[in-house]
Amino acid sequence: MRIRILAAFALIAATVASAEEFVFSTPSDDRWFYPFNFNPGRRPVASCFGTAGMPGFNDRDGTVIIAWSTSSLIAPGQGPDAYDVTSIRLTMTNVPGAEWAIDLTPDAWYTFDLNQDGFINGDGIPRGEEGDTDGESDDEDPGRPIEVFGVGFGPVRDYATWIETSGYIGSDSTTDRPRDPYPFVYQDGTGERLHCEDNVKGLHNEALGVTQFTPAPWAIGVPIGYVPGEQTTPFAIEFTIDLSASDGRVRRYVQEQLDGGRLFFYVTSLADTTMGGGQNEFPTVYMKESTDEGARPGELIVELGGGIPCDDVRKLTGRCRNGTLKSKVVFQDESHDGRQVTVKVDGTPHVLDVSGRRARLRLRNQSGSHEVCLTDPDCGLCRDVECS
Ligand SMILES: [Ca+2]
Ligand SMILES: [Ca+2]
Ligand SMILES: [Ca+2]
Ligand SMILES: [Ca+2]
Repeated sequence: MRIRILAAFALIAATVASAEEFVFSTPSDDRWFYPFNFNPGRRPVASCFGTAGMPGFNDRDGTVIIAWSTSSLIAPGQGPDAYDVTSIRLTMTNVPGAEWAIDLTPDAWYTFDLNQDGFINGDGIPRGEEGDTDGESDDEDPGRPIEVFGVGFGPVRDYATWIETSGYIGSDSTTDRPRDPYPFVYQDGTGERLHCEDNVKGLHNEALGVTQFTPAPWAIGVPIGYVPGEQTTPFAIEFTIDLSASDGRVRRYVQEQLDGGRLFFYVTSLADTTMGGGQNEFPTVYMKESTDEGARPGELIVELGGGIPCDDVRKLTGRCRNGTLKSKVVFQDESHDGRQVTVKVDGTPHVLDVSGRRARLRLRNQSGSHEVCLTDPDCGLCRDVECS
C-alpha cells in the first residue's frame, strides 16, 4: 500500500514538473482597429499598416486587437503568481497574394517620412549628419516588421468590459488622438506604459518625458513559408512573446491577464502604404469571422509549468556574516527574471523572486549550522552554512 501511494505521489510530482501546453484556436475577440472600419468586430480580415508621420492619423493606423478567453482551460482568479508562464506564442494567418517584404527587426522612428514630403530621406543623408535637412534616414532593410505590443486601456475603455464591437477611439483623419485601447511598452526604469500608436510623431507620452522613440516590441512576426509576390495560399505568421522583456514586466502582464481570464495583444505594423495600393502591400490577416478557404483565426498557445531547467542554474551560494545568512541562486542569464524559486533553510521554504540573473535570500539573527537547499527547481543543490 505504501509503495502504491508513493508511486501515485511520484506521478503527480512528475505531472507538475513537466510543462503543459494550452491551445486556444479561436479568439474571443478580434478586431481591425482602424477608424474607417464599417463592420467593427465582424470584418473577416484586418490589415496592419502605418501612416507614420501623417497628422490626423495614428502612425500605427491599421491595427489588430486580439484577445483569447483563457478561463475554459486555465482557471482564472488564482492570483497572478500562480501562473508559471514559460512561453506564449501567437499565430496569425495572412491572406493569399501577399507582396510585402519580410523584415524581422524594428525600424528606427526616423526611417519614416517625418516631414511628409512623400519621400523617406529625400536628401539622401542620414539623420544628424552634415547636410541632413529632413531628419530622416534610409530604411536600410526593406519592409517593416509586424510587431506585437501590450494592450493598454483608458481613459474610457477597460480590460473587463472591452469587446470586439466596442466603438473606435483614436485619430480620425482630422485630429490627433490617442487610441483606446492603445498599444504600449513599459518604460525602462519607471515601468510606466508608453503609448506606441504615434511613436514616430512622438505623441501621448509627454507626461513621461518621451516624444519620438523606437519601441522594442514584445514579439516580431515571423512568416512561415512565405514567398513575397508568389504567394498563392494563406500562410502563418508566428510570434513568440519575449517574457523576459522589461525586467519581467511582460511576463507579469501575462500572469495578470491569465488571472483575469482574457489575454490581449496588439498586432501592428508601420508598413508603408502607397496611393491606390491594395491589401497585399502589407500584412492582412484573417479574423475569426472569415469563412474563406484556408482561413484560420488567430491562435494562442500558452505553456505553463515545467519549472526552471537545472541547466539554467549556474550555482547556489551560501554564507553567514555577523549572524546574517545570505544565499543566492545565480542563473546563466536573465531569461528567468520575474519568476520564482524556492530555497529551503533547514527545511523551511522561502519563495524568492528572480531579479535579473539572481534570486537572493537574507536571514538575520542566525547562529549555528544550517543547511540551505534549492528545492524548486530541484537540482540537488545544497550548501552547509556556519553562523557563529
Ligand atoms: Ca472579430
Ligand atoms: Ca521625407
Ligand atoms: Ca536625411
Ligand atoms: Ca525595414
